[in-house]
Amino acid sequence: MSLEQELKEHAGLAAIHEAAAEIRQAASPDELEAARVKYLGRKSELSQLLRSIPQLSPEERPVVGRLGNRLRAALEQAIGDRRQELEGAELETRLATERVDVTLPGRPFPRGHVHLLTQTLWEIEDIFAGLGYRIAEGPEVETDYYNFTALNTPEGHPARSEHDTFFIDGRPDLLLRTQTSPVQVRVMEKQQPPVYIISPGKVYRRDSDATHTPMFHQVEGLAVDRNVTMADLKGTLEAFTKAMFGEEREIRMRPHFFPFTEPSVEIDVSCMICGGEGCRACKHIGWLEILGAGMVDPNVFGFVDYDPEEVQGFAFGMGVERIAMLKHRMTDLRMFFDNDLRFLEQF
Ligand code: 2NL
Repeated sequence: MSLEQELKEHAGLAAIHEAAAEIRQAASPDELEAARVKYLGRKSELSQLLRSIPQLSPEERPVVGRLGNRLRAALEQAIGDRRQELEGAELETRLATERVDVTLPGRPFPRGHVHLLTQTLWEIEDIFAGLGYRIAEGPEVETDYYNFTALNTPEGHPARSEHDTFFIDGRPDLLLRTQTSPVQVRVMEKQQPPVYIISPGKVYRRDSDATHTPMFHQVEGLAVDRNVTMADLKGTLEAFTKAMFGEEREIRMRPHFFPFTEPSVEIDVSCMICGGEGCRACKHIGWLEILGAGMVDPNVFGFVDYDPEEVQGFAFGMGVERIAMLKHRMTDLRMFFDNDLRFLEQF
């Protein structure tokens, strides 16, 4: 029997069958790696055999070398095949267990919405935008000049007292604005007539009871142009009232006083609950007060260098909380600020 045959029969074949079986049966990449180390690693019989070649006789060397290399190639092939099988199986399991049905509807999650006050503010803004007004914004911390002086409210006026107004500590000239009119004064300083603006935003007054919160929201409006009259004021605010509360609403004006307008009026809307007949909501009067307004006092124009002989203007101011309460028949102002979802989700 040739050496080659002997090797095949004894060392080679028996061992290669054992190794091939172990490689085929490896159930995981770890088991396969263990088999590779065992049969192809540095300490394996095969490596030792190949390392011993230099000590063999010249006629033995090529035979052992050829056979050894062939064995190694066969084992490497078997390991590679098994590795592919294992990876394929792993992929199959992952595909089976991690399957996602992308056609299923998503999990619903609670969706919020803007606060009723913001909705009301946006509605008011929309109506005036439709009438050609632009929106002006400004600081909530104001100087006493813009909040009072330029609005014809001189030093010593009761509105300027610490009883009514929040002042900034140590700064008698700085305060939280009590109205958004200072924004309009700032616009008039920068811009020549015609001016058609509204100024929405937060205002602050030292008031806190069932019908007053220290912060509330206001929308003021200002129209300055040539030949502006009280009829324009009335027509504009009637258009606003009908758009906000319904085309069947009517308005009326009652004489009033504001430092920054002359003449001044308060405007009522016919009660949307009883239609003007008289009910509890309107205290049996048939009318509900919704805003204050008037013709801009010439003194205010003096502060911004407009010539009252050339231009006239009307101005108005409304409380957003009050408008929202009337529109949605609310009875308690505090609902706006309690953040109770049972209330908020109704709008
Ligand atoms: C109310 C009444 C009002 C104004 C605000 C105003 C602004 C300028 C000039 C003149 Cl720049 N007037 N604003 C005028 C009349 C009434 O608000 O009851 N607000 C809640």
